[in-house]
Amino acid sequence: MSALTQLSSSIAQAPRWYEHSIQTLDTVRITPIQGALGAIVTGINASLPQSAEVILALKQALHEHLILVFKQQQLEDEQLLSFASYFGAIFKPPADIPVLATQTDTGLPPDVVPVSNAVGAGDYTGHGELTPHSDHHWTPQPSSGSLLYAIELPKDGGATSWYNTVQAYADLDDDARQEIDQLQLITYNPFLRIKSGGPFPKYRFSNQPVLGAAFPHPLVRTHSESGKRGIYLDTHTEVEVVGYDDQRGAALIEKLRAHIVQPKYRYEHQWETGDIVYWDNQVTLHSRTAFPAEQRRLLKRVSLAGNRPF
Ligand SMILES: O=C(O)CCC(=O)C(=O)O
Ligand SMILES: [Fe+2]
Repeated sequence: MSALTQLSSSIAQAPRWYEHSIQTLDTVRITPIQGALGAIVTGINASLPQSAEVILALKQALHEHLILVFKQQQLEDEQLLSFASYFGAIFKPPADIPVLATQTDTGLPPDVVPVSNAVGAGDYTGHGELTPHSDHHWTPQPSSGSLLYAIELPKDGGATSWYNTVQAYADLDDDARQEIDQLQLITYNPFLRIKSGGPFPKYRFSNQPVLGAAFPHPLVRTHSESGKRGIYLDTHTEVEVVGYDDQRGAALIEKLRAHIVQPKYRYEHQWETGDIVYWDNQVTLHSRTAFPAEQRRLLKRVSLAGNRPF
């Protein structure tokens, strides 16, 4: 028999209903965060087998609040993976499309990606600022959501913010909404830019070379389950509006980017060890502030598979 994948063995080894108590809804509290988005979830042990009512309540809460912050968890990689897999399949990009933590032998990232400056060869994200983005936006089927679990945190900096792109879309005036409703956007793969040594333009003008395969997605994305509509646009990754001339496209994108990053659409999370944040990649962006290189920060991420955006 061939060796099990990390995902299969995590689920195979997960606690059984007949051996352990099951997490029921009685103790779970979901408290909305005042402001742009998010809810805090307490009274849940993510390492237990979860009841159907808990998973359904969490899915419902995610659709409503767009990010969920679980407090005081203590998980091995396998437990994080088996908890995440209640919400969907694990994200696997095509092997010819590089993403964060793509391995040279398989062309795929591991199921559990260290987001860290502290684990040596796996320090994929360093200690610098990360600009607002949605995970795997440049792939044909970007990730629907990601879970990030905090293990070690720096004393200073390294806060992560999420942006509510549904509210940002709703607040546009009628003309602006009408202009963008039918547009398609190409987001170019930043990992190919990194490989080529830059530069890192924010918009591709027609006299600039195209790097890698281009997958146009709607600029206004409809959430596959809630039906909510949001502006699907990273703030710094290179993009191109399909069928628009350079000046008009670049001006439109600059205006939308300035609109989305307004503080009224943002929640900044100050991490505590044991937090898991589960966010929706369809209708939020996220960013991270820098932190000192000499301070350790280790989180683990699992990204869930997604549909072709519509
Ligand atoms: O380091 C962080 O806080 C966020 C990193 C990130 O963008 C991600 O895990 O997708
Ligand atoms: Fe990310």
